[in-house]
Amino acid sequence: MQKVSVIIPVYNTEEYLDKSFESLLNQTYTNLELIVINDGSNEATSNKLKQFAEEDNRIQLYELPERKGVGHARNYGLTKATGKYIYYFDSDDYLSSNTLDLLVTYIKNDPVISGGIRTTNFVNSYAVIFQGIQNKKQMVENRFNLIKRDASVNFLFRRDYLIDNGFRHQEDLGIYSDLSFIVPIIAETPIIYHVPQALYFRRRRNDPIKNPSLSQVNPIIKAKDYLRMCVNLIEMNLNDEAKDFIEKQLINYYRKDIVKLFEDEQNIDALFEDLTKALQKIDYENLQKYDWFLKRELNPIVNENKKTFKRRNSRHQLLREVKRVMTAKNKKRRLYRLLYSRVFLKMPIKEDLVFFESFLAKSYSDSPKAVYEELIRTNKEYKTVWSFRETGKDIPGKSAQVKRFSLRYFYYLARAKYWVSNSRMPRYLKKPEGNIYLQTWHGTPLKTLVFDIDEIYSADPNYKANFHEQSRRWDYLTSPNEYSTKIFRRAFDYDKPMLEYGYPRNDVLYNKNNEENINQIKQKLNLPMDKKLVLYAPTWRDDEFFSRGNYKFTLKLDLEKLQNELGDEYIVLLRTHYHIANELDVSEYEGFVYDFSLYDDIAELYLVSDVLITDYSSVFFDYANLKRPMLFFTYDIEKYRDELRGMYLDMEKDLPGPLLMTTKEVIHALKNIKEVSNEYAQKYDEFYDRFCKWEDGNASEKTVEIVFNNK
Ligand code: C2G
Repeated sequence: MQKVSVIIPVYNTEEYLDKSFESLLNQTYTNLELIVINDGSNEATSNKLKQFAEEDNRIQLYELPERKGVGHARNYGLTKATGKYIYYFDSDDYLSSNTLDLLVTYIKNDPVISGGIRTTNFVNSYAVIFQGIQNKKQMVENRFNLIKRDASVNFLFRRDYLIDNGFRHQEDLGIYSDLSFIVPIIAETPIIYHVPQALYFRRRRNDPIKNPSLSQVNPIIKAKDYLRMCVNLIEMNLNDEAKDFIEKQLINYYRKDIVKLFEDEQNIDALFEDLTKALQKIDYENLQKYDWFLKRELNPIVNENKKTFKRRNSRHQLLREVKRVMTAKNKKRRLYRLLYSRVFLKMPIKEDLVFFESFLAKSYSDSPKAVYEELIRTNKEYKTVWSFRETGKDIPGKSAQVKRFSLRYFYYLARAKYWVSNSRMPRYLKKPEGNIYLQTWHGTPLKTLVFDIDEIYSADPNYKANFHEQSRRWDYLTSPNEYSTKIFRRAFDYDKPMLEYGYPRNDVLYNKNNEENINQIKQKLNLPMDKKLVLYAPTWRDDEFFSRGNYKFTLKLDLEKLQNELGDEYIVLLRTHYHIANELDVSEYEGFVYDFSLYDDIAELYLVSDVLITDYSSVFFDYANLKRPMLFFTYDIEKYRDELRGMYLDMEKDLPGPLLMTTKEVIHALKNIKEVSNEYAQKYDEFYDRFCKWEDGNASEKTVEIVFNNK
């Protein structure tokens, strides 16, 4: 059994080290030395590495006094290695348990062998292990294809081959040092076998803002690094195959990444010289093989004519956008987006126009509704627009209504001085110049938010990056309590004004909490007057979805049992979360269960109900303003808390009501609701004090004063 030296540069990857080292130390191939180069990491990472090194004598830890970069660390590691084979590994990634085994089995006496690569968002896929490994070594047609653009890990090398030929990582490259290393090797090695089953998992980091991987750094720095890498490789004068490969890579990089960067003209100034330098390295004749459109851009770059280039770039960018419209699935919307950025945004902003949206235009509700009603009461001079999925709603005032994503929607958005919304607006909607955006958000957080979340299990792996971009546009954020302020500041990375007056949406819980108003609402909703009302309002689950934004809810509350036991005394108002796409069929419980899932405003349901059942939804923070009893039907708390999200509160300790796991327990609690309330009275007071203290029925007024009246 020949020794494999695994070379691992580490820079601040503390939270990933457990998984990555576990996957290395548990390899079925055991004759390993792990050469760990601590490249000036922070204390937490450094301590963890020391601990690993103490626990397994196959680990050799080398501390670099200051950060020298991944290229240097890898080269340094090579000088310390003693194994027959060398394997480079990045400290946030992981392997299948038999990856090294397969590579060693097949490399025999070849100088290099390659394995498969997968990119993953979740460590769960670590479970993938391939059985039946015979005859799985493949010959590849073009061995340069083994390089997946910016992924050149997962090769096993014979150490003497690297040393004798002097193959090294280029140290002045921050990001692409591995390409500078692997391209010359492939050029020099006529046959390289590939073992697709020997898997290397590259972790796609979910937090490019607060915890970026190397490839997630500033795109200009990244592009400069790439261009420099290409120049250096071309200057090495490798064989024709390699030259051809580098040239194609460079042109592709231009076409995909640089063109995108040049949508912003400032980036041209930042990159033009580097680009000229790189493209001048390509034979002029070779450049002429590309299509006319591309040539028109490349020629002025090579000829150092920035002015001409800028002119053409701007024209071509427009043509590209038009092409995107023509080829888009939803052509209309694409066209409107184009008009938004190219036409409407160029028009002056309307000082008296206010745009409203609530819960992604699904309803007339929540704090935007409260702010709107206060605004039209006190400031008649404003013109208002509401965005809805279905227009034609019966709402007070003279507001225009636009269908979300219609032409008018984009037009009004671009021209409105004010945006008021309780959730995020699409990322591509650039903020109009002079626009003031009031973000009311939609709940005191229980589940961890954005930058407080570790792993993202929902349908959108780019959640953190998108969120960050979208929230940069907010100018005011409403906060319901001090607890939320603290969390919002950190988890949203928000440092602009916070409106700390309670939630506008909760004003009605103070102003309409009287018999007359409550009876009025009951009549409007066609509810019986002689029964007590239970509101069941659960939240959504990140891991149960049909597609992005469309989540699935399975009812775990046994309505039949509930009806049998409580039907004489109670009725149930069922209210699923607005993310839930499936309608629950409750027709067989007519007269007992009323489905208000599509009803606009949950605040009215709070007002008419006598008791709330929820789970991990922020509804309970609002409901507590009414000081009425609450029960928590938390049948999946372990999965929800420990796997999906993580929570800010200890539900067992902090909640003002019992956690119930079965319908039977729910029935028991409802039957004894007085005793339950008494039992939780003190906790309820504490809870109210912590989360509801700021609420006094005047939040909308104070918000309007600040945002619209500049007070
Ligand atoms: N909501 C509702 N009906 C439900 C659940 C929620 O109308 N069955 C509304 C409530 O106004 C609630 C809001 O949607 O406050 C947010 O719902 P949550 O269940 O708390 O979930 P989420 O949308 O993920 O937001 O900081 C708050 C969190 O981000 C929660």
